[in-house]
Amino acid sequence: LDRIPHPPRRVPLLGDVLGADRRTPLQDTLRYARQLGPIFRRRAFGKEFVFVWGADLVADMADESRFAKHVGLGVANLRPVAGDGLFTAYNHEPNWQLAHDVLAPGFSREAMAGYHPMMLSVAERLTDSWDRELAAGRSVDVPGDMTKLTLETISRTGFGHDFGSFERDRPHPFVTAMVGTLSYAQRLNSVPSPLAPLLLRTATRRNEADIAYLNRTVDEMVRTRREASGSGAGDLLDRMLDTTHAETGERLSPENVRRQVITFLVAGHETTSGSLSFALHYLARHPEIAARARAEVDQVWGDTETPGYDQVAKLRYVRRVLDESLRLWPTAPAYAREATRDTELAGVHPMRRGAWALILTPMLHRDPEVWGADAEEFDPDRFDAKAVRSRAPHTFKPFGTGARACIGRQFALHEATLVLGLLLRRYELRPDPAYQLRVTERLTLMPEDLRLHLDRRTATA
Ligand code: MNH
Repeated sequence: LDRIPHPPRRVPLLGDVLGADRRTPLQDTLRYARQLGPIFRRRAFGKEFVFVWGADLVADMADESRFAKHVGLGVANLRPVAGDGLFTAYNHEPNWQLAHDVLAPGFSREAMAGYHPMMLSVAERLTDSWDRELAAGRSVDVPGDMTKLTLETISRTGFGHDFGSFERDRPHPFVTAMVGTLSYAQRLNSVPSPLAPLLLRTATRRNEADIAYLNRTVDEMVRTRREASGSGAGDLLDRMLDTTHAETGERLSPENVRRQVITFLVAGHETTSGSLSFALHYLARHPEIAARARAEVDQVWGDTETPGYDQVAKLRYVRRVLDESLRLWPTAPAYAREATRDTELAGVHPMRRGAWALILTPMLHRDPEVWGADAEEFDPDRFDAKAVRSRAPHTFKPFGTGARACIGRQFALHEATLVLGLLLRRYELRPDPAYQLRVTERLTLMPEDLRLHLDRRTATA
């Protein structure tokens, strides 16, 4: 540990938290990362946290025979909400493997093709709503609208549930409660845990109310489905309720179903919404990139009213725009790995079994040694096939790694590519010239106060 650098000024008890803004813990840590290099530690409240972002170190920690997911910090703080649901389960909890096996077919290629028509119909709600804003001469609230879109997409495709997001002026209470629990989980990291009940008394009470609201909403969804029995046409909720494990014959318990539904509703929309928002920000800022992406959409889709599943998969350049946005702003910006036996990290840093570190994806994704001197620039061509082949493995990790990597990856990429395609085909995006990208944090990342002006496309449309 002595060989791992740390910030110079260390205050007893508080450690290195002075000067840190509790609303932007990740961006503060990125500042330290730039000063301290590819592996460093910070101390807070008598605990030592190790951060890793050097490409060789991250690649070594991707070795599943020596490392595994660590459920800690922000993820562990979500246990009261998501329990042993897929995202927050400990590796040793039997419900992880059971739910993984039961739900994995819900994310196959065939399953995605099945969700496609519903994804398209939700996306049309978005363009209807943007058409109205445009006609009224108003700019659009990008993160707000992307959140409506992604929440409706996961709730309708996965659970047959309509939150009515596009018919509301304010976010659905489900979203408010969810953002509440995510922000609370993040805040718990910024106070010494024994003092949390005292320091965060009001917030803790609000958080309990938020969790109760999420539980009630989900219980109601499950009850409706049970009464309608079998009407979900094999969606995620049907799988959770009806499927038995192919080998063991087990099925998910009612309590675990509740945890999974909350997990999928939250994990299934918050990060996708952020990724779409960042992508739209960059497209508006780079008209030449938007024009190239738009030309691809025109060429691949022609004048088909309703693009099919395969026509989305063919949008290679649009997909690169998304990858490049996820490179600069991976919306789930860190994941934790622990040693599963005594080992040496990259042959240099001894680690005991159970020792863990946080991988800082935004720094890994901006390492000039991997991405070049222009690593801070937005350039989708970094993801053309040749460039990807020439990069070392494990240098692009927006979806985590190994057995516990994101199960929803293809779902998110298909949904986001479809939506970007539809929006590019329909609108020109104009940024507010005074806007400077600011990023808000609630475990996940989101551009703050991002509004764009729309113009209906004239030429070729
Ligand atoms: Mn998702 C795990 C990022 C979209 C459901 N997701 C992860 C992890 C990352 C991640 C990183 C690994 C976390 C860790 O190691 O602790 N996820 C994303 C991003 C997007 C995303 C950046 C969108 C862009 N995720 C989705 C969608 C769904 C989903 C969409 C569901 C429909 N993710 C999950 C679940 C897990 C997960 C469930 C936990 C998987 C497991 O541990 O088995």
